Amino acid sequence: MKLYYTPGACSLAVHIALHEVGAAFDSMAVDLTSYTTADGRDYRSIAPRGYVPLLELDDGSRHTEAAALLQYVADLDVSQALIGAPGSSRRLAVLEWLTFVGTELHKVFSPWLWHKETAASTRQTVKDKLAARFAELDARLHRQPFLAGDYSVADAYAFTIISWARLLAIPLDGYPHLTAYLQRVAQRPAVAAALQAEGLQS
Ligand SMILES: N[C@@H](CCC(=O)N[C@@H](CS)C(=O)NCC(=O)O)C(=O)O
Repeated sequence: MKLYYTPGACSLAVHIALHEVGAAFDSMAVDLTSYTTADGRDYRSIAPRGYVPLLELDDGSRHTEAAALLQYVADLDVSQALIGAPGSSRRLAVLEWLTFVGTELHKVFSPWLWHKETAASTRQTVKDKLAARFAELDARLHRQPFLAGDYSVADAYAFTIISWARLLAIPLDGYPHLTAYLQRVAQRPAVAAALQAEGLQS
């Protein structure tokens, strides 16, 4: 299995999940400014949309979409602790939060972060929407430690995306429970390992 990733991008969530389940995998960094892999290939010949993450399985098949890859990786662990058994309320809750992070956080942040030419008016709209979502998460994380109760792949995804706030100088001071949550997730050995592998933590 090989993960194509860009340091700190949404692919970090999959990187974390691979470490969480103890999977054997290779990784390949991608420069998203030139769409070139670390070994000099044109990334768009591998991933036509030009997006990370991409997971290449041992059978040679290539797969994308962070939420789908997170489900796949979580299922590699026979305990399914990071996602829950099919048909369980735990699994439904994790899928619910994966979808929330993908559609309400990732794709709200994403155009702004990766396309610096985004207009100031759009940035303000994005900020307002994110503020509402952060407030909702802050209230939830006041009541429970992780999004779906126990830690799950949805938390790896949320941690990755919400951490972009720092890159964009969006203060999280007004969300103490969300801030504590980010610290809680960061303390997990798998998260530290993925951050270190991406050169984001010494
Ligand atoms: N729908 C994809 C989107 C992935 C995505 O937005 N990836 C970003 C990095 S976080 C990217 O590769 N952007 C490159 C670009 O916009 O050209 C998913 O959920 O995995």
